[in-house]
Amino acid sequence: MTAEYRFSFGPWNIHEGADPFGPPVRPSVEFGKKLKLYKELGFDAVQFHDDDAVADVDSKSAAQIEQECAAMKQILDDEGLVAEFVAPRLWEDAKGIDGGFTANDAALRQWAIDRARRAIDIANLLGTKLIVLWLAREGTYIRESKNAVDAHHHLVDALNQMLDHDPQIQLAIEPKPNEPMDQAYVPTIGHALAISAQTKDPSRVGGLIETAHAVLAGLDPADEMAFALAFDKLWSVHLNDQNGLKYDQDKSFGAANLRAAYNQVRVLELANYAQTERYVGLDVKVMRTQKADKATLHLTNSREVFLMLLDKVRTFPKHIEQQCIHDRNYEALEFAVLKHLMGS
Ligand code: GLO
Ligand code: MG
Repeated sequence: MTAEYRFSFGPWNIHEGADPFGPPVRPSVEFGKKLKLYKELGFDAVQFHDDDAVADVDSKSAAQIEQECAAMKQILDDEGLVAEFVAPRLWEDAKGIDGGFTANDAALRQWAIDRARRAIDIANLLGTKLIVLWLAREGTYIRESKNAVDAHHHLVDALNQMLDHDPQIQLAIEPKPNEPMDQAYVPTIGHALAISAQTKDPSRVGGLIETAHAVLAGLDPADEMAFALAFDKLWSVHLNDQNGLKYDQDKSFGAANLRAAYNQVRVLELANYAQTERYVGLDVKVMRTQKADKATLHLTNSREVFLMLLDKVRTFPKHIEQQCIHDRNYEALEFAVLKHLMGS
C-alpha cells in the first residue's frame, strides 16, 4: 500500500498582493471564506498563526481564548479540516521589532515567551500538538546590536520554557537565513537541530524546511530535508520555489527549478514521509499580476506539480538507476533523469 500525501497551506497564502513597492491589488478574502476554499482546492489542513485563531491575542483572557478557539474548531470540524500547526506571529507585533526571544530587553523576551505559551494553548484548543517557530526577527540588522552568544542561550531558554508549558507539545523550527533581518540566528536546519540538542527535551524539537529558505542559504532543499529526515526531525515542509538569491519569492512549487522540486519529492518518498502522517505544506504567493478570481491557482498548481513529480519519482526506471550506479555512470543517470522528466 502506498501511503497518500495530505496537503496544507496557510491562509496568508491567499493574499491581496501588496508588496514593498505597491499597495494591495485584490480585495481581502474574509477568513471564513478562505477556510471554505480548502477542501475545494484539494487541501486537508490549515496552518495557523496564533492571531489567525484569536485576533489581538495579547489582550485576551484565558476564557476568551478558549471561547474563540472553540468557535474556530467548530468551523474546522464543519469543513472537515484540521489545524496542522500554530505559529506565534511575534514579528508583526511592535514589541517584537528587534526580535522577541533574542530581544535585548528582558521584559520583551518575557513577552515573547508568554505569547508563545498562548500559542501553545491555542494549538491544544484547535487540536494540534505542533508549534512552528519561524524565528523571523531573531537575528540582527547589524552585528554590533546584540550579543550573539547570549542570543543563542536566550533561544534555548525560550524553547525550554515552551517545552515546560506543555509536556506533549512539539516545536518545529523553520530556519531562514535572512529577511526580514540582514542575518538570522538560525539560518539552516543544521543550526535548528544543534539548538534542539541543547534543549531539555530534544525529542520534541524538530524542524520545518521551506524550499525558498534553503535556496536563500545557498543549500539544496532536498539535501536539507534529507538531513532532517535521517533523524526523524522533518515535521513539516513549506514547498515553494525561489529563483536565485533575491527577495523571498515563494513561487509555486517547481516553477523555478523543476529538477530540484523532483528531488524534494524523491527524498520525501525515500524516507516514507507520507507514512509519518505529517503534512505536505505549501508556503506560496500568487503573482501580484493575478486577477482576484484566479488568485488560488498557485495553490492548486503547486499541489498538482507535487503529484505529477510523485508519479515521476515512482515510475523512474529502477533498473537504469541501479545499472548506472553500479557502473558509476552518473552522466547516463543524469540523462535518464532529464529524459524521464521531459516525458520520453
Ligand atoms: C516567511 C515564512 C513564513 C512562515 C509562516 C509560519 O518567510 O516562510 O511564511 O512560514 O509565517 O510561521
Ligand atoms: Mg514558510
